[in-house]
Amino acid sequence: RPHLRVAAVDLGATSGRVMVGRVGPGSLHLDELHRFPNGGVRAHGSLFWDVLGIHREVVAGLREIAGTGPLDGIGIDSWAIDYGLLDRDGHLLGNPYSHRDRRTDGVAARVLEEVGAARMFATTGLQQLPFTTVYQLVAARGTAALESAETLLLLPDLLGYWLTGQVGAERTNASTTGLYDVTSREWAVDLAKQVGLPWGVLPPLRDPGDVIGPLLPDVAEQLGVATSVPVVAVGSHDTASAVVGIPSVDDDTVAYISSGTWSLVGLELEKPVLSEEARAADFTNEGGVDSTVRFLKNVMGLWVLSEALRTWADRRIAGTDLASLLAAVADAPALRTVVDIDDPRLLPPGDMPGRIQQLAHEAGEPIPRTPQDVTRTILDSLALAYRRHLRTAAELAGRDLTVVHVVGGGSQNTLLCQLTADATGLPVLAGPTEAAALGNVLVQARALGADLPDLAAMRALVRSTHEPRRYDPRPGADWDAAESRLPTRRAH
Ligand code: LFR
Repeated sequence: RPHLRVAAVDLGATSGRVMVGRVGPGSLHLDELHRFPNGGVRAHGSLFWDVLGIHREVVAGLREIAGTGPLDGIGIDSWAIDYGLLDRDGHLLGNPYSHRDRRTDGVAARVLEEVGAARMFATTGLQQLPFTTVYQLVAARGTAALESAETLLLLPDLLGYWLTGQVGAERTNASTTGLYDVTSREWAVDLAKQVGLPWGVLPPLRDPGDVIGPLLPDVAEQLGVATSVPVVAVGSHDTASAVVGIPSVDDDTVAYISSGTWSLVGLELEKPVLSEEARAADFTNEGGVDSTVRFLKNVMGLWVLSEALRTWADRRIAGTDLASLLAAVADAPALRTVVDIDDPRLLPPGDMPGRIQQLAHEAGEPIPRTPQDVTRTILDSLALAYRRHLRTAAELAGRDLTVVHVVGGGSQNTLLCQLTADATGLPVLAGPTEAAALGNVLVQARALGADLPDLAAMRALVRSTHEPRRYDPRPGADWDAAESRLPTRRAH
């Protein structure tokens, strides 16, 4: 087919989007047909996702797309790590937890003691994040849900299961669980056994581009389409799809910041970097589309700013909408206060300005008092973290960086893009905002027969249809000195 029309479901922690992508020779269009708010739901002392609500919105969005033209395929990507459990009848056992739930507090340290941090890294290649799937499951050991679970499904695979009835685990997302061997590209069954997990719940692995299945009759009826519409596995980890959607052309190193609720800062490589240095630097090797490796670091990201905005809105403080704050701080002096934006205390929801002030206080930095000062502290600190991690990534992978791509919602934050250029000393190419949805569309299109042989071809198409904005580094601020003001954090 020379022209394809596919639906890309791209789910983020704060909003979900159902978009229609149209792909033809030399053309790539994306339109958002349906957007809905998402967020954690607190109930009974825990933080959950409203996954049935998400499913309802996905179906509503797909119906809208099917109602306005032919539908050739459906692909789903979302944030990683979180999962649902099915019982032996194929029913969901309880609501999936949010990775920001506190039940994993202290779990990682215990598991690392049991297994050894070096062994864990050698197998999984992952950064230590307290909420990784393996730690959530260890926290759930002995619960009725885990004991009666038959199948574990990561969130995009759970939604795909509700559309098709097929179970499986798409590899880019499986690679984030801490239960996947980054070298053999199979489940790390020995590791799962060693930490006392029922490894039989891990479903068969599938690759991006595999067809998950046709629609269930009941779903096809809801959408008003034929059952034959295929649901296609894409890079179901949103970051994997976003990396496909980077408009890079001729750089042999693709350096990126996938900027959303989290900022994922790193490089695309052919092979994982499993050196002791990479472990000590606490880098991650996640699986990318076409067996690439996403060698990157999770940075706390725009979560910190959005949670601060939420705090000010709750307190009804005037002038604290995002646009006003960004305008107010654009010309403020850089680097007045910097904090370690990766401090794990910033992870849970709650009073973010207070925590930023506390970190500044502990580091002996000037304490940011106003919302404007807190905002600038957050942006400067993010840019400083980007600089540090990109330099470390380049060094560990033996690469030279010439440009940094910023994709995702955060690529619209012009001040942060400029500060990123300033901090890294590299030109920033910003956009597209919807890189994840574009990556989702492109992987589907290839699976359905479009002439997009490899990632280079997909990226060339993105570049020619979604021109990025360029930011050049400005001289002036002393980012080296700011770096040395940060507390050095303990390696694991
Ligand atoms: C980004 C992301 C990150 C992952 C975090 C939690 O949306 O998928 O890559 O570490 O969310 O799942």
